[in-house]
Amino acid sequence: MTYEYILARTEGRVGIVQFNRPKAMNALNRGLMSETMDALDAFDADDAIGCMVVAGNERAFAAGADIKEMAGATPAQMLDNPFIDYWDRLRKISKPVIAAVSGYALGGGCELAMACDMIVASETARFGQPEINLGIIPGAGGTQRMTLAVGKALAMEMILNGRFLTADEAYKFGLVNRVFPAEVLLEEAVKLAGELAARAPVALRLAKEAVNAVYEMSLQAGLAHERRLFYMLFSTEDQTEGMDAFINKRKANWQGK
Ligand code: DAK
Repeated sequence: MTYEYILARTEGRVGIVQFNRPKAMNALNRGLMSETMDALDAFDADDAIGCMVVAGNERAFAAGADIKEMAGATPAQMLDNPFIDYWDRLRKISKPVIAAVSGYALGGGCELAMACDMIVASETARFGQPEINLGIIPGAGGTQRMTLAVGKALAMEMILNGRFLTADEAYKFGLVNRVFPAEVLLEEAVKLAGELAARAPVALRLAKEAVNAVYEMSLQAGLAHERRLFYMLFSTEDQTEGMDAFINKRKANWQGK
C-alpha cells in the first residue's frame, strides 16, 4: 500500500507508521490522519503484527492539527470535522501502539502521542499544548490526558500559559516511558514494540484494555472488568501453555488462542 502523507512498513511483528509531511512539521491534516488510521487498522487486523509504532521525524513528531486547514472554519464546520473521529478510531485499536516522539509534539500532535499506549522520546522532544496562543484550547483530549498524566499544577501551566516540557521533564512527570538519543529513538521504539509483540497476543490485548479502563470507569467497575478479563484468559490455550511452560522450565510458544 502506498500513501501520500505517511510511510508504513513492518519489521518482524511490528507495524511502523511514520508521518511524512516534513515541510509542514508533520501537521496533522485530514489526509495524514486518515492514512494513519487506515494503516493502524490494517496492522490491527493482521495476525502477523503484534504491536505498532507511530513516529515522526527527528525535528517533529507532529506540530498539531493543520492550522492552515482550520483557520477559516465556522463552529458548524469544526463540528463536522472528522478530525476527532480519528482519535476514536485510535482508541479502538486493540494491539499496543507506541508513539516515538522526537522534536515537537504540539497541540494535536501531543494529544495523538498521549492517545497511544506508551511514549518513548528522544532527548530533543518537546511536548506542549500551545493552543492558547491561537485563541483556542486543546480539543482532542489534551486538557484531560495531560492533567491525568502530569498532574494539575503542570497541566495548568502548559494549557493556560503554553509551557513546553522537555523530554527529561516529561519523563520525570510520567508522561513518557523512556528517553533515548535521537539517532536511536526509532530503533529503540521498534525494539520495545518487538518485545511486546512477542508476548501472548490475547493477554496483551486484554492487558491494554484493562489498563485503559482506568480512564473510563469507576474503581469498582474497573476492578470488576479486570476480573472478568482475568477469568476469560483461563479459556485460552495460551494460559495452559504459559503455565505449563513455567512448570516445565521451558519457553512458552504462544498461539494467540
Ligand atoms: N499547521 C500548519 N502548518 C504548520 C504547523 C501547523 N500546526 N506547524 C508548523 N507548520 C508549518 C509552518 O507554517 C511552516 O510552513 P511554511 O511557512 O514554511 O510554509 C513550516 O511548518 C515550518 O514551521 P516554522 O517555520 O514555524 O518552524 P519553526 O522551527 O520556526 O517553529 C514550531 C516550529 C513547531 C514551534 C512552530 O511551527 C509552531 O509553533 N507551530 C504551531 C504549533 C501549534 O500551535 N500547534 C497547535 C495547533 S492547534 C479538533 C480537536 C483538536 C484540534 C483540532 C480539531 N476537533 C475536535 C475537530 C487540534 C488543534 C491543534 O493542534
